[in-house]
This record gives sequence, structure tokens and C-alpha cells, in this order.
Amino acid sequence: MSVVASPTARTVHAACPHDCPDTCAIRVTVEGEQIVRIQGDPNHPPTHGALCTKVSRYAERVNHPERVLTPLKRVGPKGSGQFVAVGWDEALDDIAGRLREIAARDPQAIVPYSYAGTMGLVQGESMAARFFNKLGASLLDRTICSAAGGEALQMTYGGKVGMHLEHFAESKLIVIWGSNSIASNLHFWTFAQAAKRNGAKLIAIDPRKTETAEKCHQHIALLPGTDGALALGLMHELITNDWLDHDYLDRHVEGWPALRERALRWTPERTAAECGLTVDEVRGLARDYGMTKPAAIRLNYGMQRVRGGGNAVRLIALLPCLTGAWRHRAGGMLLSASGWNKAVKNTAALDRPDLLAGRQPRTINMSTIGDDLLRESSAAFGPKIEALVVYNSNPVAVAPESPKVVAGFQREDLFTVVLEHFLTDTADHADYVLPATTQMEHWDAHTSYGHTYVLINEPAVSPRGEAKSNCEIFRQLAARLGFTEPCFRDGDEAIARQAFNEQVDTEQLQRDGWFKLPLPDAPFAEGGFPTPGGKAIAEGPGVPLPDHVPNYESVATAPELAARYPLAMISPPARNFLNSTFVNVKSLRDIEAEPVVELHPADAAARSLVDGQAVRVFNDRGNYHCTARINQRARPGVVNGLGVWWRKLGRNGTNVNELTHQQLTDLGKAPTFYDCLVEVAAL
Ligand SMILES: Nc1nc2c(c(=O)[nH]1)N[C@H]1C(S)=C(S)[C@@H](COP(=O)(O)OP(=O)(O)OC[C@H]3O[C@@H](n4cnc5c(=O)[nH]c(N)nc54)[C@H](O)[C@@H]3O)O[C@H]1N2
Ligand SMILES: Nc1nc2c(c(=O)[nH]1)N[C@H]1C(S)=C(S)[C@@H](COP(=O)(O)OP(=O)(O)OC[C@H]3O[C@@H](n4cnc5c(=O)[nH]c(N)nc54)[C@H](O)[C@@H]3O)O[C@H]1N2
Ligand code: SF4
Ligand SMILES: [Mo]
Repeated sequence: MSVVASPTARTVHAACPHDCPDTCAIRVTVEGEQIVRIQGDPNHPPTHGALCTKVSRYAERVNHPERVLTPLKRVGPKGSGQFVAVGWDEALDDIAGRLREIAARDPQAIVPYSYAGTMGLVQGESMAARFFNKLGASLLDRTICSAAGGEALQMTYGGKVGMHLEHFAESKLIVIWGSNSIASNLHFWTFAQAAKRNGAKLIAIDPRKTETAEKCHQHIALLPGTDGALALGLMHELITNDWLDHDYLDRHVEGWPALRERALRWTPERTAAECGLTVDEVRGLARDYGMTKPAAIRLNYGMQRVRGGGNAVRLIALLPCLTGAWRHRAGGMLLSASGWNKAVKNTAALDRPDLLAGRQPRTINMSTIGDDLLRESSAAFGPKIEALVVYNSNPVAVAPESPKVVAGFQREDLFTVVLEHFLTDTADHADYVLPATTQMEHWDAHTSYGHTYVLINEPAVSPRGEAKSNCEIFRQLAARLGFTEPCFRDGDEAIARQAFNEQVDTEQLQRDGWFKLPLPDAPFAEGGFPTPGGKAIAEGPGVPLPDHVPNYESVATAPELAARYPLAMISPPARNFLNSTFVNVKSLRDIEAEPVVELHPADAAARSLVDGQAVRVFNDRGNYHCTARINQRARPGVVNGLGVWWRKLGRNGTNVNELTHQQLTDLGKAPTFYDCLVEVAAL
């Protein structure tokens, strides 16, 4: 902490906790218990002093009049959101009693449900994981966002590794593939802008004409879920024009001959037809990619939320291996940098998987929670879910096929505890809501999936009301359940200090708030991928050759369905929300105004819809009520239902996940939010 202008003010090092690749380093200026200023750290290279609109207004979230400030106990019917305030002891005694009773029958009937409300290593899992491991509760497969791409990178490179964020500034071609960077990866965009000023060409590959696509030199508006075909088509052109780095392929890639053969079947004509593009677009993109050095690809998770998302990421990740783009530090690709953190993170000490003591509880996939909450006990499934403990997540809004998720959460025989800041759609369904602290009120330690620094977060103010940190809540539950291991007495600050091993300079971390991981500049210039043989893998033992896998729901794969629901819907994030977080911050919600579906003018005209009209977007699963926005952001045949509104703040209590389904991706068992056919009609 250092003293600033006002003699009573102090500045605290913080880190943005949100599920955003930028993981900004923040400086919070505090006077007493007042947050007077929140700014980006000017010295942290990825943050360079700038925060997004959402987090620069963080004080509005911390001091929000609707924050939950005491434990709440349900008094109305399930889902009614009717609660009374109760004391901590009453709430925790009752919850511990209920969990003890269920665990005595079978602890696997208890399911933790959490995701990335905070990405902190302390408040994310740690004490929570210790608690559920000791209890022997069901495990949760946290697939809802990145599992398809993650497994794809694991298969191809041996880990979630890629370029350094800063090096994009030196690229001569940047392909922004399935990412609306200005909205969801703002600090990458700053480096892309620097490259542009140095003469780089920027190309966006995205079905939607996003604010990012508009600012690129070229926008390639392919059909959703056809990225694998496009990658194969590009390979075809790289081969036939001999824009290959044969030496790199020979020495650093396994399985190239088979991939070469497969790619040669993807002529520009076939590719263009599959992707809904012109032959010139396919050829031109291949020429740019094959002839420009250094060429970089920024992939984001948007493009892997379809049936073939995993295979598509594998194919795209192989492109820089064909051209040898990895030889230069400003060439290669980045989807996730989180694998680099493995070397410094003390995961076993934080989460204590050893507390399972040889037990192997069943695993629930968070992406099928709708179906799983409605299942009875069976040999295949195990025990019916009797209790759900939700923290850092809002599944009633964000999980696919919400009609089923809501039906599950409304079960009167389900005991639900939700740790939250606000009465979200999920908290409304709780038996107990427990008030959690925000990032300004607790300790944490952070890694990033978009850059290569680790960060520390010091509390800036005391907990508001009676709020407690997630860790403290699980610590108190552990004590009530009689868990006596010393790790259940670790304080939050102590856990933050356990987060990293000796490779992280803790003095520097404390002084600056962040520490850059010691990594090579151009990590794969000479191969050296973290696979067993050090090569990137196209095909190998246990690794089949990647292929284009078409969507579950498309004209070609489901013609009967497409006859009734002819429009493909994607539901990418709205810029001023972060998943469903911030929807209740009025100043941000006012910018988004209302839930919308974007339609191309031709699709709107065919349905006699006009701009601004209230509409019903529907399929066999449900109805989403919103406002039609008719513009060129949508390509013909594809509508964009921007996410993810709270149902209760949306139109008629609906949001876009009324329409999505629970089928999973080819790799990683992830949801396929953007693989979804719908129809639109006037409301
Ligand atoms: N403002 C804001 N920032 C966020 C988030 C947010 O909700 N709001 N969410 C955060 C989270 S959780 C994540 S995982 C990250 C990454 O979040 P992503 O889901 O990657 O989001 P975007 O960067 O918007 O990229 C999605 C883009 O992919 C496009 N897209 C959809 N389908 C396809 C397809 O089949 N192919 C291709 N090529 N493109 C497709 C969409 O139109 C959209 O522009 O962003 C994080 N940052
Ligand atoms: N249709 C559609 N659905 C989607 C997506 C999409 O693009 N389209 N995106 C998907 C993606 S990429 C993701 S990652 C998921 C995101 O799903 P979630 O991880 O569930 O994200 P949020 O909706 O932001 O909800 C996080 C909640 O955690 C709470 N929280 C934050 N910090 C803390 C804390 O310290 N303690 C406690 N107890 N609570 C805290 C916040 O108040 C918030 O309500 O949604 C997915 N759903
Ligand atoms: S949401 Fe992303 S861009 Fe905004 S402050 Fe957090 S890390 Fe930075
Ligand atoms: Mo995500």
C-alpha cells in the first residue's frame, strides 16, 4: 500500500475477478471505508491504465442498494424470491444439519455448482473444494465455457498455451477468429490497434458484424459452426500454392501426411459452399495468411460453442504449424494462456484433492444441470440430486435450456443454498441465500487466461453488512460438520499466500500487485510443444485426425427441424454485461436498453417484422420475448440473441437460454449454445 495525495487516502492493489481474458491490474483508492477511485494500473503492460466501462464503475456494484447483506431464509414457494433475514448461526446450523443428514445416506446426493463469478484462486474454489472433497460430494465438471477448446489445445499442443498478448502489436496480419475483442477482450484490441498503426491487416471471422468486425480491414461472415471447414479449406490453398514451411512441418508436427490428404479434399468451392462464403473470400484469406509474416490468430471461445467446436479449434491451431508462423514471437495463435500458469500454481495445496481419501464420487456435468436435476436415482446416474450449493454462478440464467433448469430448481424436495451478492434468478430459487463479499472486500490471488502475469488482490474495504467471503462461509460450515484437518482453519490471506510456488517473486507481487511469468519469448519457434514428443499433433496414438463436424441443428443435418425453425441463432455476450453479471447495475443496463434479437433486413422482411417491434423467438424448447433490431449486424439466415439477461429483468421473465439445448460438443463435453435453430414472429 502506498500513500496518495489526500493524507487519509490509501491505494490498494486489486485484480479484476471477472471471467474475462484481460484480468486487469487495478488500483483502488480508499478513504476510510469509501472507495473513491478505481483505475487500471498504468504500469501493468496488459492493463496499461485502462479498465472497461463495467469495472470502472465497480463501486456501483459494491455499494448497490440491492446487495444481499444478511443471510436470507426462504418463506414463499420455491422460486418466488420471498425471504426473511436470519442470523448467521441459524442459517449455518440449519444448512450443516441438512447436509449432514443427506451425506449420511450418500454424500454424492450433494452437488456443488460453481463457475467463474470470481476467477480468484482463493474465493473461486480452495476452501470450497476442500469442503466438498472432504464431504465426498459429487464432483462438478466445469464445462460451461471453455472445455471444447481446452481439450482441443491439449490434444494439439499438449496444453492451453499460446502467444504472449503483447507480441500481437508486432504482427503484420491478425486474424480475429470468433471473438468480439472490443466487447470481451478489450486489452487485446489495444495491441491489435498498435499493429494496425504499424501497417498490419486485421481480419475478423464471425457470423456477426460486431463492433470489432467493423473496425477490421475485412470481415468474413461465415455460417455458425463452419470454422473447421474454413480451416481445412485454408489448408487446401496453403498446400496447393506451397505456402508451407516444410522444415517446420517435418520436424515439429506429427501426423501431417494424413491431414494433408484430408485438407486436399476441401477445395475453395466446397469450403465456400459449406461456410456460406464466396470462393474469393476463401482464396483471399488463404493468400493473406500464407503470404504475410508474422501472422497471428486470436481465437476466442465464441467459435467453439457448437457441436464441432473442439475439432474446429484443433484445425485452426494447426494452421500456424503449417506456415511456421510460430517461428516469430508475433506469429502463432492464442486461445488461452492458462496452461502457462500450471508451472506456478499450487493447485493441490489450494484445493486438496487428497481429502477425497481414495473415494471417487460421480461427476455431474454443469452443462446438463437441467436434465440432471430432473433425474431419479439409477445405477447409471447414482443418487437423485438432493442438495445443491451454488457459488460464483447463476445457472438459472446461464445454463442451456432454462425451462428444464428452472423446473429442476423449483423441485420442492431439492435443498438449495446460494452464496451471492444479489438476488439473481438462481438465488430466487434458494432455500438459503448467504451474503458473499465482493473483490473489494476480500483477499485473492489471480492467474489469467489471456495474458501471462499473476496478480494479487488485497481487500480495500471491510465486508459490507454481514457479508462473508466464500472461504469464510465454507470454513464455518466445515467446523460445523466436524472437519478437523488444519487446512480448514487457513485464513483467506494465508490461502492467497499458498497460491503460487517459489517461481513467483512474492516481494514483487506485493510491491507491484503483479508478476510476469518467466517464459520464452517465442515459445514454439523450435517446436518444443508440451506434448510427450514435443511436436504439435495432427494425428497420433489415441489422437484421431481432426475433421469438420457440422452443427446438430442445421439445414443439412436436421432438415425437418430447419423446415420449422429456419434461422440459426447465436447468443454472444452483450458488451456491457459479463455473462449475467452487471445486468442489475442500472447504468450499464441502460446502455444495453433491452433484450434484443438482431435480424438481417431480408429475414425481417420475409416475416413482416419492423425494427423495434416486440417479438417472440421460439423453437420446441421455449420462447424468448425481446425486441427485434433489424440491421446489417446479422447475416442472412442467422439471428443474434445477445446474452445473457437476468430472466426477471428481461421481457416477460424470459432470456435467450429458453431456446438453447443441452447437447454437448465433440470434445470436452461443453454446451453448444450457438448451435440452435429458431423462428421469429411478432409477439
Ligand atoms: N463484455 C463482455 N466481456 C466478456 C464476456 C461478456 O459476457 N461480456 N464474457 C467473458 C467470457 S465468460 C468469455 S468465455 C470470453 C470470451 O467470450 P466469447 O464467447 O468468445 O465472446 P466474444 O469475444 O464476444 O466472441 C464471440 C464471437 O464469436 C462469434 N461467433 C459465434 N458463433 C461463431 C462461430 O460459429 N464461428 C465464429 N467464427 N464466430 C462465432 C460471435 O458472433 C461473437 O462475436 O469473454 C469474456 N468477456
Ligand atoms: N446463451 C448463452 N449462454 C451462455 C453464454 C453465451 O454466450 N450464450 N456464455 C456462457 C459462458 S462463456 C459462461 S463462462 C457462463 C457464465 O456463467 P457464470 O459463471 O454463472 O457467470 P455469471 O452469469 O457472470 O454469474 C456469476 C455469479 O457469481 C456471482 N459472484 C461473483 N463474485 C462472487 C463471489 O466472490 N462470491 C460469490 N458467492 N458469488 C460471486 C455474481 O454475482 C454472479 O451472479 O455462461 C454461459 N452461458
Ligand atoms: S472485465 Fe475484463 S476488461 Fe473489464 S476490468 Fe475486468 S479484466 Fe479488465
Ligand atoms: Mo466464458
